[in-house]
Amino acid sequence: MKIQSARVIVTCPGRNFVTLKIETDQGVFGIGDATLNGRELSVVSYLEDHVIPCLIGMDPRRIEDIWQYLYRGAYWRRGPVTMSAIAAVDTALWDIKGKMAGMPIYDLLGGKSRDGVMVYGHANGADIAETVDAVGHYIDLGYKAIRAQSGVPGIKDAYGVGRGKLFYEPADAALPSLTIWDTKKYLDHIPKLFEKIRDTYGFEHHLLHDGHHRMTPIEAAQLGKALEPAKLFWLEDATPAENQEAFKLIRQHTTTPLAVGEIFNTIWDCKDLIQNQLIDYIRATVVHAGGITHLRRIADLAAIYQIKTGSHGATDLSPVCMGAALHFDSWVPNFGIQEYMRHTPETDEVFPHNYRFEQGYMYAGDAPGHGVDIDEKLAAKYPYQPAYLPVARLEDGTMFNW
Ligand code: CS2
Ligand code: MG
Repeated sequence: MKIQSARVIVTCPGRNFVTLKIETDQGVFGIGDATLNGRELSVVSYLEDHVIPCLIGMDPRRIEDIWQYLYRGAYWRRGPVTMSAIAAVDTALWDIKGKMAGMPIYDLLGGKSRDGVMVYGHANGADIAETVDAVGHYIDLGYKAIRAQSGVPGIKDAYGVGRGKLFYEPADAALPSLTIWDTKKYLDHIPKLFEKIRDTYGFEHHLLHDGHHRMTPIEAAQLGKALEPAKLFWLEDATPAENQEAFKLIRQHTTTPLAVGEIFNTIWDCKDLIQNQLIDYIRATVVHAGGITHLRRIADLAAIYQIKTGSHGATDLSPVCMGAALHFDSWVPNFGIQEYMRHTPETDEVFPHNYRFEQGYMYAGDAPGHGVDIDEKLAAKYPYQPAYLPVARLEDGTMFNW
C-alpha cells in the first residue's frame, strides 16, 4: 500500500482552516487538521514544500515510522509550524488506518474508556450580569461544565468576550487589532464574577476560567486563592508557561486546580510541569502537539502523576481536529474534559461530521476513522482571508501578552 498523493486545502468559511488530504493507491483517503491560527500559510508551505514530497510512495500503514521520519528527519525539531504539519499527516494516517480496518479510531487505540466525553462551553458577556445570563443559557443547553469570561470595567476588549455569544472569534482583522490590558482591574473583577455565578446557580456545575497567560506568578497565586470559594474545575493559563518554575510559586499558595498546554507542541513542553506535579490538567491538542501518536505519549506521562487531559478545542481548531480529539478523549484513561466551542453553520457544512453534542457530552460517532470529511467544492467557495488575533498593550503603551 502506498501514499499516492497528498494536498492541502485552505478554506475560510468564517475563519481559516488548513486541511491535509492524503490519498492512497487503494482508493482510501484520510484527512488531518493543520490549522495554526494567524500563521496558517506557514504550515501550508511546510507541508507542500517539505513534507508532501517525502510522503509520496510511503506506506501509509506505518504511522509510527512516518511520525519519527518527519520529527527526527527534519533535524530542526518541535515548534508550532512543524508540529502542526506532523499532526496533520498523523491524523490523516489514523483516519486511513481506521477506514482500512473498518473501525473508529477509539477502537484502534484500545477501545472506549467512557460512553460520553464531557465538554465545557464558553459563557461570556460584556459585564457580570451578561455573563451570569450566558452561564444560565449554557445550563439550559445541558452543559455540565462552563467556562466564564467577562468584560472588565475600564478595559476595552478583554480576552474571551466576543461579539457573538455562541461563536466567539477574536481573529477578525486583516492586521492585528489593538486591545488594552490592566491586570489590576482584572484581578479586582474576576472573583466578583464567580461569586455571583455561584450565588445564582449554586455548585452543581463545573466552572472554568482562562487567564490567557496574563498574570505574573504572584498575581496568579492571588487569583487562585481568591477563587477558592468558587471551587473552580480549573484556572487555565494563569501565567506564561515558558518559565515552568513559575507554577511552583502558584502551587504554594492555592489549591485551585491549574490547567495549561494549549500552546504546547511536544512532550518536552509538558515534561517538567507534569513530573513536578505543578498542574492538574494538560491541555495539549491533536493539531498543535504532533497528532494522536504524540498526544498519546503526553497523556501516558501525565497519567502516572494523576494529571488529566483537557484538550484545547477553540473554534480555530477545525472540525477535523475536534473529530480526532473526541476519539482520543473516548479512549484516553486519564481523561479530564474537552473544550467545545461551536463552529459556525458554514464551517459545519464544509466539514460534514459524525460527532454530536447531547446533554453536556459529546459522542465521536462510530464511523471508521475519525468520522470527519471535507466538502471540497464547498470549501473552494471560501478562499483564504488574512485574519489575526488581536495584540494587547498596557495603558501606558507597553506591549503585553494576548
Ligand atoms: C483559548 C483560545 O480556547 C481557549 O482556551 O485560549 O481562545 C485561544 O486564544 C485561541 O485558540 C488562539 O488561537
Ligand atoms: Mg485558553
